[in-house]
Amino acid sequence: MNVAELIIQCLENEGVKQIFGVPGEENEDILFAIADSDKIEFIPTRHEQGAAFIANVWGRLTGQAGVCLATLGPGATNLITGIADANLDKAPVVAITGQGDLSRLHHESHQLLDVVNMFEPITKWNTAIKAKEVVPEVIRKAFKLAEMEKPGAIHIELSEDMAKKKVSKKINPLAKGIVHLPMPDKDSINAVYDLIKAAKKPIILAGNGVIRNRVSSDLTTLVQKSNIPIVSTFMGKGSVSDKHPQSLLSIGLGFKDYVMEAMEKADLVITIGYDIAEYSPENWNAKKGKKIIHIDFDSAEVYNNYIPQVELIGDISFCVKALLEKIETENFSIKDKDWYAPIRKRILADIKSYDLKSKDKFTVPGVLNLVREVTNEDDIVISDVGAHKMWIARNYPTYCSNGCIISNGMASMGIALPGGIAASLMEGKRGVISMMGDGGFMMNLQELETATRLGVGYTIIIFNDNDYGLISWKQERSADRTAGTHLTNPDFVKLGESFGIDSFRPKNVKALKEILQQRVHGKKMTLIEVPIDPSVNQELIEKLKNYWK
Ligand SMILES: Cc1ncc(C[n+]2csc(CCOP(=O)(O)OP(=O)(O)O)c2C)c(N)n1
Repeated sequence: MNVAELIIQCLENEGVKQIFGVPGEENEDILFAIADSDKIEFIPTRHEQGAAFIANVWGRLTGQAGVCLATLGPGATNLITGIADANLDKAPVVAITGQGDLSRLHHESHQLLDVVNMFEPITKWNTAIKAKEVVPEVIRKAFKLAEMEKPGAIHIELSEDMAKKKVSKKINPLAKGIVHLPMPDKDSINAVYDLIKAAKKPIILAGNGVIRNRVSSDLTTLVQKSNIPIVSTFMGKGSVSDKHPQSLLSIGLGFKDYVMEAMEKADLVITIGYDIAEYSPENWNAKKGKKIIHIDFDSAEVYNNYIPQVELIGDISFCVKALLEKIETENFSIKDKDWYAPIRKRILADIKSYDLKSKDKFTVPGVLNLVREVTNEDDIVISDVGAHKMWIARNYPTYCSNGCIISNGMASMGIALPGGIAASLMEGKRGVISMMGDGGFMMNLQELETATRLGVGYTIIIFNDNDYGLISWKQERSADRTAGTHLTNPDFVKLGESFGIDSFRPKNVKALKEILQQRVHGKKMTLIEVPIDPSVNQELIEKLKNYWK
């Protein structure tokens, strides 16, 4: 057995089923070892970024680290965006890169980059395998750290000569133990409860941690029993179903939306699993006066606008359960139950106002209403990054955990198309729709071939405005002009068809609805180009400006 084979044995032990990546000369031993494994399959992608994004979304959806592979130098640099995105979005990912022989690392050499140093700022842990005996420890540590709260990206470098080294068959993968996370004691729970009891208008701000830790069920009961309303960050969408009368949907736009009224009125914000990378507290605590309870795995970042009265650090599912028990024992619920109801009503009415009439031009929020109409509660929408993401976050009610995947820590364009592959590979029955702008589509469209080769089936919606729309939107807001944003595009329908994908450009609302109805649960690759009218973007700003006057 060689080191590469031992690594694959260790990956099998971690439950890895697929490794996504691009081969290189320096990682051939790993590829041969995968080919000889009956548990792990190598899935070649058309760009390392695609592989990293597939692993990233796989990690987010399953809680188990997605694995990607690249060669040294250019392969490793191509991985960077997807890996950094996983790290800032707290998605468990393990990336393995090849490297030249140890004998040539000390001088200038073909494709040689200091990859370990390069990955240092974008990973949770990062190492090179320098001795064959350490393989089981390195792989176990990689998966343990990648998957443990808060999850993130790990990078392991394997040089070509190390991969070939012979190892004793007596070296085995390490066993996995059960990790119990710390649980706050009764006094701390009581202290938090006392603060909640003293508040008149408490509100819960649920983040990505709630989704990662599958806390939705207990959180829903807590919300219900206490009458406390809830808002979620973009990555916390679905923490509590948006059908629930206490859900005020999502917060996170760079300008003041209706939901902000609830944050302004609230005298106590209870954050649960909230990652500051996602949405700065400056947005909702500009005056710094809010009382805050911080419930998370890590202590709160020191931040001018985020100074919690109490922090409950530990296993957030335990914290929510313990708080729920206390609330039930004390038979507690907030007295003023109606302060947030009109806000929810306004948010829902606003979403509804974008319903498309038969002759209307397509708009992103209008199309989202159609999508929501034809999708099941537990279907998966994956958003790319752009103006459409703002609309998806704001206007797409989400009814379950991981019902809407958004990258909002790193917020990198290009995630949605490859992300759809991950979701389709794992989620047998759930329909999967990846939505993106023309800009984001063109960043990773090469993975259409990966998707068709794999035989996965999901729906791609391209909102086409021939523009880097979000940037135009922002520029228009700040300077009433645009620069460097306008694009031209190929014929997306012909392009999709050239990959053997059924592709559509619906002419009207009825046609789009019919296509969605027929295709979303059809498990066949589908590409829909929707030419959109972006004027709703600026109109939203005006509408909100008038509202807040
Ligand atoms: C990789 C990457 N490059 C640049 C950006 C900055 N950026 C954010 S949104 C955006 C425009 C997105 O355009 P498009 O994909 O067409 O979507 P739209 O905004 O039109 O909905 C850009 C350039 C980014 N987030 N990620």
